[in-house]
Amino acid sequence: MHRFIASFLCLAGLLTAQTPSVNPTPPVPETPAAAAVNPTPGVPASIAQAPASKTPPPAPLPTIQPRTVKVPVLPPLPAGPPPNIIVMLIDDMGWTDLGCYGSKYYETPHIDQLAKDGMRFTQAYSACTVCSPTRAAMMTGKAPARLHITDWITGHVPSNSRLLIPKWTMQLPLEEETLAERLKTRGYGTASIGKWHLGEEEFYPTKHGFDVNIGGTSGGSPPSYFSPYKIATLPDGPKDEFLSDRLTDEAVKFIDKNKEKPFFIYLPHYGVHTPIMGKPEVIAKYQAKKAAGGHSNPVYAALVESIDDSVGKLRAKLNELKLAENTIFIFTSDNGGLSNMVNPNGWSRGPTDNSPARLGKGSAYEGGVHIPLIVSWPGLVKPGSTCDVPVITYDHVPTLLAATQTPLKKDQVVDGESLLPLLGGTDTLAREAIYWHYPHYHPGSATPYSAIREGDWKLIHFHEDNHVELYNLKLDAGEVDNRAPFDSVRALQLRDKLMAWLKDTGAQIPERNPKYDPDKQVNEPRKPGGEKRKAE
Ligand SMILES: [Ca+2]
Repeated sequence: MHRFIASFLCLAGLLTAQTPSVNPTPPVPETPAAAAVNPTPGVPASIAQAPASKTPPPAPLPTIQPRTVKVPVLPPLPAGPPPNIIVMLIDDMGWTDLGCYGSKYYETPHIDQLAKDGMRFTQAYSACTVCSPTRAAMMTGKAPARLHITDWITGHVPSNSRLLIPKWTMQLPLEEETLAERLKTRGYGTASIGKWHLGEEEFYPTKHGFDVNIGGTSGGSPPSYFSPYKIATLPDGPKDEFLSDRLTDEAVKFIDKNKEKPFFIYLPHYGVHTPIMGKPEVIAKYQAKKAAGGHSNPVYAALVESIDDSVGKLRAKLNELKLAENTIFIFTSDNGGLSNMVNPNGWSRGPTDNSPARLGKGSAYEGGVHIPLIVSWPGLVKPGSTCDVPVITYDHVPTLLAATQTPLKKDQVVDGESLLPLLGGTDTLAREAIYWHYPHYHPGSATPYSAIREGDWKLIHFHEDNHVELYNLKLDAGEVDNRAPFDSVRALQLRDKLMAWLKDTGAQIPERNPKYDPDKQVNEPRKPGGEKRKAE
């Protein structure tokens, strides 16, 4: 790979110095490989086209700074029986949608208290900018790129796009070993309560290691938040019962039934996904409240509050049964907040706002993947702590397996890394980078892209024209200052790593669309195979 990069540097006229301490190189063009005709989308043109026989001798890549070898410190685990686990995965919750993440409008006292009692991650990411891929990563510890579950199910295929999107996998294959299946080997009672969205009935939670499935289907949003719900796996409750409350009550019941043995409750609330609905009296409270920042939608605020109520009720139950001390409680989201959508008439505003992050769900930028993550485990995690190390959804499986001392199945592959060193109070993980791959189009503005974050830097590679953008997130949380033209060495190194990762995971790369017509509307979504679209 290095010789190809060296070849590219020569071709681009960039290899003018071996030492980058003072960077005399001219800027990389905004679209470094776009000028060449590239028959292999996803692979830089110079790499794809360099003939081996004419390749110059290998030259070492310049280094930016010497790396310090980091050794993560594993904390001693609390003594006693295996911990109970509650994973609350909120749908479409933006990273500023909570009081403890800065919202001055939404009221989330119970979640704020969870942060006070545990660790709040400031640089947490979803595995994808949309939902099903993140859910698959949460279940398997694998990156969506490796699973080929890279878009929401059933997704959409644009009618006239530059690139043909790959045929991605639209269910969680039964061969995949899930967190629930692993925990079953340790005697855990397991429940999936809420949105599943990982395939039709033959791929439901009960086929993936869960003892019970309450409310999970192939669908991605509820027809209504008020009973009757019209969800096949959830008997309707009394008229006007609210869905977040009902799922919480089901989880409370499961705790009561399983209090004598370790339990794993996966609670992927349907909230706060569309249709945005809330209880009238709660909406009225927010209608009387002044908007703050980009947060101003009283109905969305009421839906957020229903999630906060859920956290409060579950924690009260754990306290009542004296189970709180030995329970790992994870609160997080499956993608960024719904802030902006592109439609035929231009942009429309979503129910929330992710500022200072750029854009939101379905975009390549921070708003699409920057999410809240709070982990409470009184036996291990220091109350009120924060962690600034970048972490991602596929870390939860290795973390929870390590926390419960559950070995991986033979030959099981995971892409994540255990967060126990961070939860134990150190700030070090062994890995250097985290990655995303979304070879799809989305009204949230995404075109096919892949991305890498290493330290404070994020590089996004856009497959349509192979241009890259580079941001320093510490200095530029809003991703407005693309440094790729000015920091070409770093951009090339990160792109090299990203390409190697895509190859390693067997990522599906979109191909050129020979029928693309630049004079036609680019991205008119249509229904794949005439199927009824399901909410993402
Ligand atoms: Ca979602």
